[in-house]
Amino acid sequence: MRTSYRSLVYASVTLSNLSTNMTRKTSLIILTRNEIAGLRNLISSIPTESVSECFAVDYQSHDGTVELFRKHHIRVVPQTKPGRGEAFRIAAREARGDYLIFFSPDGNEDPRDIPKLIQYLDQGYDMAIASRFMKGSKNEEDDQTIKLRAWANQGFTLLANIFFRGHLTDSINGYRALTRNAFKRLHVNAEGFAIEYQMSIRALKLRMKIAEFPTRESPRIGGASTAYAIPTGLKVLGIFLNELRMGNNF
Ligand SMILES: Nc1nc2c(ncn2[C@@H]2O[C@H](COP(=O)(O)OP(=O)(O)OP(=O)(O)O)[C@@H](O)[C@H]2O)c(=O)[nH]1
Ligand SMILES: [Mg+2]
Repeated sequence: MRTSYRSLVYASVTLSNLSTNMTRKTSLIILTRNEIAGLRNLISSIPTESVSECFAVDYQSHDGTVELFRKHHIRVVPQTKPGRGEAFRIAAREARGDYLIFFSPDGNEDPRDIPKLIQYLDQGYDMAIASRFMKGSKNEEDDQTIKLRAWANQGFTLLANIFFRGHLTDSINGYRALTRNAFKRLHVNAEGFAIEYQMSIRALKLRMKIAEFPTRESPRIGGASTAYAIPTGLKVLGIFLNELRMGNNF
């Protein structure tokens, strides 16, 4: 009797998860700024058929990126002010889904991680991050002796964990997904490459449920990065100090 009651509860929990998952809508957002080489390589691996909608937010690409999206029937939302911060906010305004999944096709990110990001949100997490710095991960600098970018990233994550009580391994990676509701609650206003760090810190402040899983970062396929080390580092540091100062008033 007791066992069957338990299995009934289990069945109803499973069913309610299932019905939530079946009704939730997923928006896959591709972020680009002159990313033709990577995009050409990856476009057919992006699982557009397993999401509710897929669109690109593009900052003034002039290398054929936009034309390639159109050829593959992927809607392009043009961005007039530069920076990933701006791109994330445009994406959230445009998206119709309950989940926002951000993917950058420069070669660093493996499209096979997209279903994993969705899975964590299905399990009730507010945000899921593909981590380059946990057991089973690989980051671009793993084979180098001097790992300046990795150390800087890990240093900023350590600061976030100490000051905002977290257990994150990669607070900066842009390869992530979050619920639309979580995104709204974060009120992120950071510019450029500091946006992800601000999202992570604010999610910690609000005690959101954050999942991380190991990812394997590959080298950039072509083109050029616009994340220049020193200005990006300074911007991220500025965000840390600002978040420290403002507490939960955002
Ligand atoms: N929509 C949009 N996308 C951007 C913008 N700036 C960069 N991106 C895209 O964001 C992704 C990451 O940019 P990168 O310059 O490679 O930055 P990163 O991956 O942090 O830096 P690396 O480690 O050097 O590769 C790429 O897909 C870019 O095309 C922007 O202003 N708007
Ligand atoms: Mg990159």
